[in-house]
Amino acid sequence: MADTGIGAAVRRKEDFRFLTGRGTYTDDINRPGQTHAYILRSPHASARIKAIDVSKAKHAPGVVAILTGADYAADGKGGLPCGWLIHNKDGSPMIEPPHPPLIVDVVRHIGDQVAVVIAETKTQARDAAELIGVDYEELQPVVDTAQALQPGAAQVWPQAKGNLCYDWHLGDKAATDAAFAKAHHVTKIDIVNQRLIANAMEPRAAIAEFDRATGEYTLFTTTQNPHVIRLLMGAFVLQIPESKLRIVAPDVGGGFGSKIFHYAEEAILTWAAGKIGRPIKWTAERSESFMSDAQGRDHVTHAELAMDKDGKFLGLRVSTIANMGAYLSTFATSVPTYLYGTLLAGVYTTPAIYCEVKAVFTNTVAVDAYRGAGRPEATYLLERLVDKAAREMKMDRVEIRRKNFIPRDAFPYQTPVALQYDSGDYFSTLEMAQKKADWAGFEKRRAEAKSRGMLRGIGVSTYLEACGIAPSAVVGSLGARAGLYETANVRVHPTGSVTVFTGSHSHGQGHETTFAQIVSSTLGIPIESVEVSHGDTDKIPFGMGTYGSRSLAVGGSALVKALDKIVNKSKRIAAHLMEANVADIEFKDGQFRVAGTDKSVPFGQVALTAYVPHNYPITELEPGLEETAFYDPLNFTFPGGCHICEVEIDPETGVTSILNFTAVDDVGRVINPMIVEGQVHGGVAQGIGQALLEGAVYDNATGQLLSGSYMDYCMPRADDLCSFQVETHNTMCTHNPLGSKGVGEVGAIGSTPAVINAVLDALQPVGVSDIRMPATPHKVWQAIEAAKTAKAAE
Ligand code: MCN
Repeated sequence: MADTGIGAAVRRKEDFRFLTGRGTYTDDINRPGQTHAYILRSPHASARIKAIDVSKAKHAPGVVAILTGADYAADGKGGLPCGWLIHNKDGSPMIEPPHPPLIVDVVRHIGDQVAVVIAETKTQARDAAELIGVDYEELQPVVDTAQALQPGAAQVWPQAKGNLCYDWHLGDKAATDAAFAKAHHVTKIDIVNQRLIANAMEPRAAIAEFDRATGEYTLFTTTQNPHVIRLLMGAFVLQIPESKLRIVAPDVGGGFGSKIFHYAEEAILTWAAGKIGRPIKWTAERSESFMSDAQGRDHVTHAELAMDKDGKFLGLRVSTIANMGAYLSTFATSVPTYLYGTLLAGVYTTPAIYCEVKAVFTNTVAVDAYRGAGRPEATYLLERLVDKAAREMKMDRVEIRRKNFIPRDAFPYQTPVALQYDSGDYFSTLEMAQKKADWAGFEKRRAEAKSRGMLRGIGVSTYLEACGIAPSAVVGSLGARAGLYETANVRVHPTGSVTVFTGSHSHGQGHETTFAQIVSSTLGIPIESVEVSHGDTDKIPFGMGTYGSRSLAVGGSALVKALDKIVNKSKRIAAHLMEANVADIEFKDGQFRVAGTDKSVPFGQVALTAYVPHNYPITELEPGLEETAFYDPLNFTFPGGCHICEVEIDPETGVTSILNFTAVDDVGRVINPMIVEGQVHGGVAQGIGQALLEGAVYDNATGQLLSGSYMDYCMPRADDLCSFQVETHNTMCTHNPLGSKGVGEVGAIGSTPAVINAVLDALQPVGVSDIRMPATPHKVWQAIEAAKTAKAAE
């Protein structure tokens, strides 16, 4: 049998259907009698709805129904809940404004949902929507993150005074102040981590239907999280018993976090399908995605690092304003707190850290998790600060890092910001990356570039992240309104093939392959004999979905537990078949053997016996071979590593070219090296996108989204990138049965600061020491020109 087990670079099982165009995405599904929905959205960032006139639209061709916020409210349906309660410094709860799927009174961002038109065709629905008259009274919006807290700023919610959602803190303030009091030098930095738009290739879509005969609702939707959507929508929003609500996430074309959340359209369609008694389909147009998908990042931060005379870090103070947008999306509140503040130790031994975060409301679409969620913001801040500290202390950038790294023998390592790291080796990942990137030869390359009039720079980022957020008891005590375990059900069929039902959801990560590899290794059966089923609440026992790079570490561990149960039961069946003692049964390569003898039975025979129990220990064991496990991890996993980027900048045009990018990551035990490499590639491309190209821009005066299409929002393309050098150096996770850490986000976390540190290294000789992301050619050119002017004025 070809090696298809753990560690093999198996080609993705799912690729045949994707590459041959046979994937089934939500928009590919059509239900008999289906209608189409068009969502009428607000053209204003802030406005009072004085009246909605649907009289003309109602009679437009093909219109089946037009429903507004008033209809929704009249049916007594609820708003979209926020899944994480944050407490203020003084212990009081955050402000949690209502989040109705259809707005009744005040629209609070461009794209807010005002009405839904349901018609026989999509075009008819859109045409009819144009006939709806909405009388708006325009109000002054506030959109800028830092300005939201300023006195006199427009108020998004009357109950959130000064637009403050919460004022949270973490760490020991007194100890941090004491560390600063004895500092030899303090490096200060102001950082903006700009707002990003996830831009998954497949836009969000949904089809809802209601079966009058059974009273059951079914929602096909582009989600990373089917059971959580069922829980939230069933229990809180529409009050439908979960037994009457089925959520199906078919093939999903990328999410990058933006499809974790429970969205208004899911609730609108499901509710409306019940009202009209026909299936309703909605697929976002790309411009709708720009203005209605939750966006990411958007932090404004001031930070200070205290050091002794040798550059040893003594203390870190961080003060961040985080933009929530107009409403609290499902996990929004946890991102700038427990996924950010807790990461501020990074890979360093900084003994005292204090972080405060003020979350603000603005008249913009909600901000929530986007690949990395909180951890890229913490990493970017730290790695920029460390580079700046090195410059100010006149120390080598690598040396200052090494001096402050958590030593190899210090694990488990307790940080001052709650997390306890189980394993890591930051020295080796740094050394390997330096070698691979030929760090030592860089100055020669810089000199050669200079001879051509080009500015060359190299940047490093030594990062750490936390994934598989857990355990449930801990996150519950921190405000999570859900558990963060995962489930797996392993069904062995009579002829020995296996179906795995997992609560994790694959939308590009390749679980159908990697989870099958785990089964193949454990049961000694070919990967072709394993099917992995996910995404349907009627098939899967329960699931907490995919985000925070948790699927392997948590979902994969649940699978290992379920497989253990299968093997244990199978051993008892095998012992019976071979008339041996169960303690003497060994299982290897798909064979159950009586230790020390040549007696054996294959796994397939045991499976058949379980279902055809003619010769079976029936008084001790039930027939059948199917097991379920729930796994609640003991801790996060902590991937880390080193990313090095080399760039060349043309000072005449400001164009930055990425010439080399090296990533050496620690992801624990690797199940599939090819998939791991692909995950890092994708993440690095997105991290480079943030550094150089991407940014959501709102007009400050009107709240209009200026970067509302690909004309103005620049995604990285192949010719913006170079060929990446990707490698792993792995230390095992000590608390999950696989030893694996997450990989899905590392690329997006480690890369961005490496790129900007490289850009600033290149610009150093011309006197530029700071730049805001995205470092577009225009911005770089302006910075160079400003530095020239400043120099001339000296
Ligand atoms: N893997 C492995 N060995 C490891 C770690 C992971 O072989 N040591 C494999 C896993 O089995 C899985 C893949 O790598 O097939 C990613 O695993 P994991 O790190 O557990 O991440 P998740 O599967 O939970 O995916 C979530 C993560 C996140 S949070 C974002 S955002 C993201 C990402 O994955 N969104 C993606 N990668 C994406 N890739 C695609 N194509 N599309 C997205 O939307």
